Amino acid sequence: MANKIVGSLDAGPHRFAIIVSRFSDLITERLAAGARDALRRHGAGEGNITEVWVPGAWELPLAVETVAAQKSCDAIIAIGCVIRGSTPHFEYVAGEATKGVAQVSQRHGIPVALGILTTDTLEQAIERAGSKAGNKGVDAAVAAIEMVNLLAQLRK
Ligand code: INI
Repeated sequence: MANKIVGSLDAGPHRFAIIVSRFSDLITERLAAGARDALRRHGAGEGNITEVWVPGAWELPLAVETVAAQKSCDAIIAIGCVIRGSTPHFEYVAGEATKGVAQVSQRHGIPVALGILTTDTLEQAIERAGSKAGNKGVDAAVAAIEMVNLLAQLRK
């Protein structure tokens, strides 16, 4: 039978950084709260969760890069909200933010979970920040936990 390798959802002793964009903090506060709550529920110690705030999604890649380079955490959760309807330069902000954090993940070999909402409307963002479409901050935190455990196994 095939050898199946899957990361567990035990946050254990791992260290996490939640890096949050303040722009649209009506939404990002909820996403960050969801991420914090998910980490705690999966067993992360309070002292192993660091939260860093940046002005907007554009600034996320640099902060994620700086935290990753310090090697002071095992996984990062990037949180932001870019809404097309009110952002003429939506494509640039959303594109650079998402591409930038993905590049950091690959460059440093550290999981960077994508909790950046890119939506057409504020209503769609609200739906994904703790209402009818769940909370994408929770989903990102759970993905970070799974990936950190998966990588630990793959690197054994
Ligand atoms: N930043 C966001 O995170 N979301 C947005 O929707 C947004 N809009 O609408 O412009 C936004 N802009 C700010 C940007 O991220 C930078 O903080 C700013 O340009 C300063 O560098």
